Amino acid sequence: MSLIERFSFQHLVNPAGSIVVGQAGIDVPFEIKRIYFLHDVPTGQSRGAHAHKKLIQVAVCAHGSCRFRLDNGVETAEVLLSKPDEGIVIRPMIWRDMYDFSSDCILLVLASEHYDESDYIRDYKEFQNAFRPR
Ligand code: T46
Repeated sequence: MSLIERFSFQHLVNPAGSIVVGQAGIDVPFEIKRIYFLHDVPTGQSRGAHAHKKLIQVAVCAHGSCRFRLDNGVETAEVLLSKPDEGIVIRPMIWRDMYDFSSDCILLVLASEHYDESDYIRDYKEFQNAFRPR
């Protein structure tokens, strides 16, 4: 599976205004237990710098743009999110950094689990060690 797994939301474009739709279990590949969004990220600010042990997420810039760098322990890849119907799926054990947030960026995230700090790996060495044979 490609490191950058793209996710297309259904986009209903209408002269009266557009609607972007994702449905859990139909196109979103998990039951959604949590949604959150990032906004008002200061210029030059990076976020992320962690992986998740079990969490699966879909991320999309509902407004504005930002970049993700994903790392699966073997390779890294970068993706620009800049369209409200073009997101990415982030599977477990993928290190992510987010940066280059536009000042109007609203980064919407659909998550498969409730918030759980014990699911985070925030130490890069610990992340790398998880792929080493014991
Ligand atoms: C991810 C990327 C894309 C909560 O209390 N509840 C929540 O649901 C979330 C998402 C965060 N928090 C707290 C935990 C930290 O004290 O908010 C603070 C900032 O969280 P964090 O540093 O993890 O934020 P980001 O922007 O680096 O990462 C977030 C998500 O946490 C993460 O799962 O994949 O967005």
